[in-house]
Amino acid sequence: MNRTRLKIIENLTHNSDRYLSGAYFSKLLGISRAAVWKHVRTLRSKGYQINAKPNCGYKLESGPELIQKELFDGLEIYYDSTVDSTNLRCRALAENNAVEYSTVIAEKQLQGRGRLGRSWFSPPESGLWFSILLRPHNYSPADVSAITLVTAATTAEFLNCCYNLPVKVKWPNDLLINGKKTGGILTEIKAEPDWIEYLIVGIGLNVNQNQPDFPGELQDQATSLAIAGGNHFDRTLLFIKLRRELIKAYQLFFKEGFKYFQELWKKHNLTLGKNVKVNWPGGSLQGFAYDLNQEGALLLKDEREKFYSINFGEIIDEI
Ligand code: BT5
Repeated sequence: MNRTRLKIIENLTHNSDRYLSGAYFSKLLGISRAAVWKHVRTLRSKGYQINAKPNCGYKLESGPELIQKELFDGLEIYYDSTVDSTNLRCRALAENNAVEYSTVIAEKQLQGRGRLGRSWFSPPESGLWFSILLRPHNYSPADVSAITLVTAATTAEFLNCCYNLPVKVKWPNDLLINGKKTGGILTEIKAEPDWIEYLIVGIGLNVNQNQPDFPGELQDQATSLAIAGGNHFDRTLLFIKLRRELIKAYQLFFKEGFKYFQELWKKHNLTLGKNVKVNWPGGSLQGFAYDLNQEGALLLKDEREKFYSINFGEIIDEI
């Protein structure tokens, strides 16, 4: 893409909540306001919906259908149209000394992965499938089990606040709207018992699917932001903004710990106050989920009034 137009789109994307004036662009780019307007017209012809308002300037409403990799320049974001799994690709980058927060995003995954070997449905032109590399220092694997909760709570807060979408979190890695899954998180780690080499947080978010786009087995359990919100989303814009929020959240988490996210998670959670059944490799437990502690462990009480703190596992039933 022409460098000037790229700069215009970058600025509009990063300030998508407000208007930027023609004078602002004219000064920034060293061109006349008429030339700015010409570039805006060209961008519109390429699928960018840019609002022009007298005395205010320009505001980006939405972008083209496909992910716009041109907007990732200088952001350590690696784009591929098709990958096996963004987590696997991110792991390969990590092994090649990629820097922290390097992110892999793909239009389509051929082997999108869920937890415990399950698969994640990742068709093109509809969702966000991406993975972020983290390299926490001075942390042990036990300290970071809450990273999935930080990711879930931050994503829910972002989608609630910026897009008015009623996204909820289900311990530990599900994002739900109206009881149906709209996203999932797969956190993977390379570590020694007391030292982490890297973490990869993979996020799958159904964005623009319509209900018939999901395969039969997901019909009753999956939804998308578009189904819930009744509108179409610019995925590139959504991704850039969400990634920015997540990086801020990880920085805070690694500095201050999970306690800063405990209340945020509780604000969006669907798990507490219910009788649940939790499964983990080699065991399971039924009980009342009465709280989440400062480390992100789920606190359960069984029918004999015995208390448990669960760090890993998944809720398979709400009883
Ligand atoms: C998850 O696993 O929810 C984690 C999903 C993480 C996906 C991202 S995409 C980017 C990155 N790269 C990867 O390869 N993975 C990550 P789990 O809790 O195990 O849920 C998996 C289950 O969710 C499946 O067994 C299906 O029942 C259901 N499922 C699969 N695809 C779905 C979709 N697109 N939307 C809603 N539900 C889905």
